[in-house]
Amino acid sequence: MFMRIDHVGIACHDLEEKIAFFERVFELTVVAREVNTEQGVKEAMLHIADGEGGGSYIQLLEPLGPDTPVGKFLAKRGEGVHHVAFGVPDVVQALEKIGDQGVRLLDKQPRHGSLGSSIAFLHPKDVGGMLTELVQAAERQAGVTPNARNADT
Ligand code: V0V
Ligand code: CO
Repeated sequence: MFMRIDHVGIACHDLEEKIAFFERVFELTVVAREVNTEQGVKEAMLHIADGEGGGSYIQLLEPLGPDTPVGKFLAKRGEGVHHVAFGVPDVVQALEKIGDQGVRLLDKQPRHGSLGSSIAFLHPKDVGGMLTELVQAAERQAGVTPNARNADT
């Protein structure tokens, strides 16, 4: 079901400061930034490696306010690992299978995630205390579409 670790999400107070740290110390590069109002975060993806069906990243998360998942987490626990996200080939299918095992689904349907992905969360209390995210990466149109078009003509 899991193809790779897509990302590890890290909650922080100051996104720019943490980006600078990860770039300097670990020589990582930011490949995407997004404000996701539905999830209540301003986030950045730092690329680590490419894997089957998508890459793997560190995701830095700054809350948009105190009454958001990451805002509440920071108030309760302080900065640190907020969630682990696993790459799946089909997030709808994975949700159905995992739900059938009695794990509470925080999202019954996939939502919009970083880099055009479809994401869904599982309740941390049902996964050994780990907030778990499922990620279906966006189709890599840049690589696929032009070749497919050439093949047609
Ligand atoms: C809360 N708990 C956690 C946790 N957050 N445990 C592990 N890791 C976390 N991140 C524990 C908490 O300590 C409580 O345990 C219990 O779960 C219930 O927490 P709560 O504080 O009462 O409830 P809330 O209102 O804070 O809700 C927690 C959940 C919420 C997990 C339900 O944060 C949620 O729905 N998260 C999913 C969405 C999300 O996190 N979005 C931001 C990332 P005790 O104290 O009762 O033992 S967005 C993202 O990753 C994107 C966009 C992307 O990847 O593309
Ligand atoms: Co995430």
